[in-house]
Amino acid sequence: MNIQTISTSPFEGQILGTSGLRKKVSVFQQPHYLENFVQSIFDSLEGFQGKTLVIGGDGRYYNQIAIQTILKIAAANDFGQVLVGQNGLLSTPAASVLIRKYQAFGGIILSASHNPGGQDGDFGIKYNISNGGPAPENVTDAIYEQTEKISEYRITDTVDIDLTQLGETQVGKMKIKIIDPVADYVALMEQLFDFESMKALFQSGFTMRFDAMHAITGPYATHILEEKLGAPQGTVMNGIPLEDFGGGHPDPNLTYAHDLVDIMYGENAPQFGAASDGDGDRNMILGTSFFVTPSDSLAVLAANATLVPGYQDGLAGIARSMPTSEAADHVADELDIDCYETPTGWKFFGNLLDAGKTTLCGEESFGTGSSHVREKDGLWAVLFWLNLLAARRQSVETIVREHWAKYGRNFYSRHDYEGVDEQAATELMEHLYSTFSHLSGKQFGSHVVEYCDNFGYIDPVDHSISQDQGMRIGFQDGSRIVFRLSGTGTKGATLRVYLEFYEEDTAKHHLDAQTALAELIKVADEMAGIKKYTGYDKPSVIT
Ligand code: G16
Repeated sequence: MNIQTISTSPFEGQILGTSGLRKKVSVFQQPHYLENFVQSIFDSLEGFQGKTLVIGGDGRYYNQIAIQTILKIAAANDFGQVLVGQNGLLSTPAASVLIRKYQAFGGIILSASHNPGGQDGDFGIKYNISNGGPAPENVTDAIYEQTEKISEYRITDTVDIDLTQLGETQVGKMKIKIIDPVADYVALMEQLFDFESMKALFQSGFTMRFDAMHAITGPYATHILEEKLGAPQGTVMNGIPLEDFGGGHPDPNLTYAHDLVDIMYGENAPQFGAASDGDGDRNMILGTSFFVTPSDSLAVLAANATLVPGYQDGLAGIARSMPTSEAADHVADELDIDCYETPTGWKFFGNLLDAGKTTLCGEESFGTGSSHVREKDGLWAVLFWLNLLAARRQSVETIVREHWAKYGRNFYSRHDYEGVDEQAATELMEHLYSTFSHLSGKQFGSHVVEYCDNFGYIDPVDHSISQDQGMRIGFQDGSRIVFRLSGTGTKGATLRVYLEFYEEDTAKHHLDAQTALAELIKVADEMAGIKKYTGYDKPSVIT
């Protein structure tokens, strides 16, 4: 095996966003682009020689090609062993399981998550550290700095590795193990959940649909739901992972998971519906003609956690990202445990989980997870719900309505304005910020402003500081509007407007969220000039 040292020069903009480096496939296809980034990851790390690296991806276009390149660079950089999912596949949470279980030094996950795939779609690469979670900001900053000064990378000139066969092979001194992408993940789920009671639920005629959206969770969900739990064949739909996700947008929300939504809101709808995204870390939960917001889902799981074997001793705490609704806070109050508010990005939960301060974490962006891994975990959330349904034998809707009756309802919605001109989006945020000094105490409709700030976070464990995490406006009645620019888009800017209104009165809980939030929606536009700056007269996606 020959190791070649190739001269290169930096590419602009290899900056890691909310979750890794995401770009169009054509950007990654430029000669040296991927190589530069991977070598920059390794150059920014210390002490990995001889250690284990986990590699896998969501199966999107370019996944296999990228893995071959990464294997060759890893061998040239003296990793001792690489664990690769068969056919290059690993869901993000499964990669986290493997890193933890086999005490790997870290992992590289190839995915642009819920962004569309295919030759004209998006590709992405994330680095996870030894706790199994996304690299924190000090690591991602160091990688970015390295990309700006890289002058060479090292690569072996070996032939491509056959990723289709389980087993071991060797490149120079580095061992490559092709492993079953599903087995270790399933073993962990069996420890956490009551598979017997879920099996009995299906035996009683319970009906469910899981939409894998032609993305990575297909094999995982088919194995667990249909083979292990005995759900009828066809329970998992769109279960074969495809390089372009069948032309779809693998984002489990009411807009993009329309195949499932049509079924769940149609005639003879199943009792439970769920979907996951490109790389398997997101989840959407539906009952019969009933949508559970991710914020409510986190709150319901927290309130019912002791019904599930893996959480029967209770929760250490709950953590949610700042724009996620405060529904979980009410549960934390009741349970007398801490509720942490972090910036958007799963990486901010890692320290809290490692320090044992929180057990459950959740985000409004269809992300829910727990201390079992250091990523959000789509299928885990679905199994958690299924375990609750098996334990309570009530409908999804009844469980959620009973929850609102006890804790009050946090009406919640996110309005996205995608592909906005970047300068206009920045100007909107600057304009909003410039009004903050005279907003306090001002009345908008029936809402009086209590506070407004640009959210900053001091990590309670390592005391690192993250500034500029979104504009928050809180009202005296407990309502909130949050404005943020997404960190995961690849075209222009995406403005996210998060709206929340707290209602204690059970008689009003039946209202549709957009109706209950109508006044706040107007206030948001009045405050930020959304129409004026973006040129949009309505959001491109409402969740
Ligand atoms: C990523 C992050 C999440 C974040 C989401 C949306 O999810 O892991 O923590 O909430 O992006 O981020 P933004 O609002 O900046 O677009 P995923 O599923 O894309 O990896």
